[in-house]
Amino acid sequence: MTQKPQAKYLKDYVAPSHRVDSLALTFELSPRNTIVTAISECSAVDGESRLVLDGVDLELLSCQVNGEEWQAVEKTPSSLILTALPAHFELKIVTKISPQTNTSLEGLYLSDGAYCTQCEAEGFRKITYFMDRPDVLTTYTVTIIGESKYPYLLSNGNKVQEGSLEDGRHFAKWHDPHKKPSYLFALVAGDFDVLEDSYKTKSGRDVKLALFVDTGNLHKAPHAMRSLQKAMAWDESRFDLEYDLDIYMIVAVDFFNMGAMENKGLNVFNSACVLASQETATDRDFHTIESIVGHEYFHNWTGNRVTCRDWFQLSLKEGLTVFRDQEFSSDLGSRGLNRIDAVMAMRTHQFAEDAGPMAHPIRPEKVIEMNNFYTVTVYNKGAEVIRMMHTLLGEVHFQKGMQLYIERHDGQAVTCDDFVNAMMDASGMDLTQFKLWYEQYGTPRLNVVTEYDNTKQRYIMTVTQRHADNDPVKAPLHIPFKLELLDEQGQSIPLLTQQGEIKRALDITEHEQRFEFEQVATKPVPVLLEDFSAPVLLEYSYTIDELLHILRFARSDYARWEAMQQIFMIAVKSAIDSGEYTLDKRVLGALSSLVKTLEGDLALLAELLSLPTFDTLASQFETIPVEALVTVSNAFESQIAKALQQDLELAYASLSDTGSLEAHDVAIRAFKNKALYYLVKTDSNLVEGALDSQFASDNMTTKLASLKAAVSAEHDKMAQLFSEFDSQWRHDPLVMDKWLALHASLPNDAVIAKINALYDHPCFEKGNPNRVRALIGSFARNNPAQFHRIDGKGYELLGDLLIELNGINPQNASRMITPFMSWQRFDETRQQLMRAQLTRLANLEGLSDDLYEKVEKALAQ
Ligand code: B3K
Ligand code: ZN
Repeated sequence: MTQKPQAKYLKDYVAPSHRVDSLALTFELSPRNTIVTAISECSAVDGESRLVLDGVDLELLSCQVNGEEWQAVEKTPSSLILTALPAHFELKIVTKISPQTNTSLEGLYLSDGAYCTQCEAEGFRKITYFMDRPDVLTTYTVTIIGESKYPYLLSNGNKVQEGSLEDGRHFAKWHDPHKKPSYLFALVAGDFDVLEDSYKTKSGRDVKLALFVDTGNLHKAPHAMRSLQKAMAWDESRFDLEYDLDIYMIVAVDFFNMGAMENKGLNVFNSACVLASQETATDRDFHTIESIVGHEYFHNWTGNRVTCRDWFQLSLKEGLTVFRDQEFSSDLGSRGLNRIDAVMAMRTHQFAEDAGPMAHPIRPEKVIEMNNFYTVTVYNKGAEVIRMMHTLLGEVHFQKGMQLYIERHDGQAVTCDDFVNAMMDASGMDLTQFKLWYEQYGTPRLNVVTEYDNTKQRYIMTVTQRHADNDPVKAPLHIPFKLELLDEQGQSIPLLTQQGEIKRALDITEHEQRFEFEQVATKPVPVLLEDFSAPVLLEYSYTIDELLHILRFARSDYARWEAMQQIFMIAVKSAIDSGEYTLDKRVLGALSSLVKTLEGDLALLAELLSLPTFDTLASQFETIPVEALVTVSNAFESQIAKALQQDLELAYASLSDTGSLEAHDVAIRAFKNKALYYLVKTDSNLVEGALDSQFASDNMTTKLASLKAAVSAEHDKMAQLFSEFDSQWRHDPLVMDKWLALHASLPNDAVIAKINALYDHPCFEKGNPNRVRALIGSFARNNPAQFHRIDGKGYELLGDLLIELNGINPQNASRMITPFMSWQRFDETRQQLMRAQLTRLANLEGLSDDLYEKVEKALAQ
């Protein structure tokens, strides 16, 4: 029997035994026989004579110490152990690897004929033997030798030499002056089209910018380039951080496990997160690209210059960098809409993770496979934790804290505590209690009870916090609680307490706290947890009328949307309780008047008209009532469509966009597309023509919305539109991903057969994570009725795929298993069916560590 994968613990951290003063790497590229020579200068830290290097799937050709073949070497499946070493030595290791057969997309692999690397978290060990951990920093000099069919040979830093070799091959040599950990190493070799531009930093240095894309795709690169320039300018103006090399390169590849990777000076991107033209990409794609380009760029300071001591500290760079990219998007676009996006991600995915077997604090304490911890908790909840500090400190002190953090730790590998300490020292605020957010997992609950004392004109609020476990002994968290009080006319009431006026937020620090607001002339409507000022579940019994008041008057767009979501949530719950699936007239009336007046941001209006996602609704129930949730949601959508038909028709006909990417046009498209989505559920005369004319558009947002509407209502035109789309876009896999995803959301019993048939479609490929996510990911996420079919066919489809992916790409398999992780939230029959799939996996010969960790946790419950 093979040994069970072993977990690593944060508490066991030990500093590295050796320093690496420099590393010179030479790659002789060949699809199955790439030779990697690694020469490093090493020094023992505490006189240690034993050195353990990480290495996986490597063929060791030679290992020399100070020029001599070293004999005291032991090889294990995951390491190379050298003993009897002197204090200082030169280590030369030669290994052979096979990029062509590397389908894990980790280490060095081939993506459509181009060599590329992915080293975070622990992929460098698939390239050579090394101390593959983030706290071993060194300077890299990299020589790449390749055939002339790979004209571009790229690595981190600056190119210092290049030339041809006698055998017809050529080479390039790169030097990165900044010390970095191995996870930030990158190499790319291939033939590309290149978009070049430049950026002048605020101190006047010229930086060359280069974007490498597959040949023929140059016209889809300008948006990413502009996004990069905007990101560089924004980081200078908001964070006072400037770029530090002479060149910044981005390479787009088709085979990639996630969105992108922040390798120093040489980002590698999933082509889906770079390529965009109005014909091929939706407005949402444009927005996503801008934010990911920003995110990777922002890592240059938060991640690369200051990096993590160990992988348990991942949120140090990811939470902070997500916060920074969210702020970038909000400063450039609509703050309200960006907040809505962020909260939806939290409620749809993070709360579910917190409630399942993979629940972990933003700084996990125990890990088997690190890749399993690039989670919504570490990233998105991590960003919420940074945001709470920002709320507590305010922008000025927060920025002071950032400056101090960078000044103290530039060039170091540090911990989350180091970050919070810098924030404390710079602001003078005590964040000791706040640090608990790094160690407690689960979603805390805040219960609010209010009372109005007419005679004293006093409004009293009692706030109780409860840990997710209901564990009363767990120490209370420090929670910033923003709120607004609205009077009857919808005006904001100042928050006057005995201690003075509350400007920023209430500090919740105890299990139970009481606040008294003075000079409140009439009973107010409270806007609680304004802007989702903390990642908690709020318990407060709002009435529909109070929520409608907030919808009309709250100062925050986010709060208005939130009120509408609450209204829908209450309506869905009471419909399920009563078996009466009718939406309250007051709600329909409010929606109708919003559409009639068409005031404000139309993109926000489109969001206001949207029901909460299935997962958000599901999180309200102990046992998820699948059929009832789907039926009620459909019923409510039909009722909204019917009640608002005329208003929507009028609005639809009165609005037109010019096709530009300006916020105004984007908003018009968002609203019109939402209108069409509803109208297609009615007998409106406008629908036929609208579907046709939108589908004929050369703007992908407009076109795709037509197909989406047709699919959602299974309109007669659906089959024809699907087939026309296929003929038009079959040559472009990124566009076909949208087509695959819509097939997966088909609301009928034929969808499973359809998906099986699509496995044979020429554009589909199981080894490509984008295709798998588009088809199966969308099915499991966006088609709850079919995925959770009571005959188990949906689960079987996913189970079969996971077994295949386990052998091809464990990282992707592990991400795709997410829907099974919540198996305990369902009824008995579904529980058994999902368990059966998990058990199938548990018994699988050669189960990867990635899946093992999740399957074991899921079944242990
Ligand atoms: N740091 C990378 C993610 C690496 C994931 C490794 N499984 C991208 C990012 O967060 O910017
Ligand atoms: Zn990141």
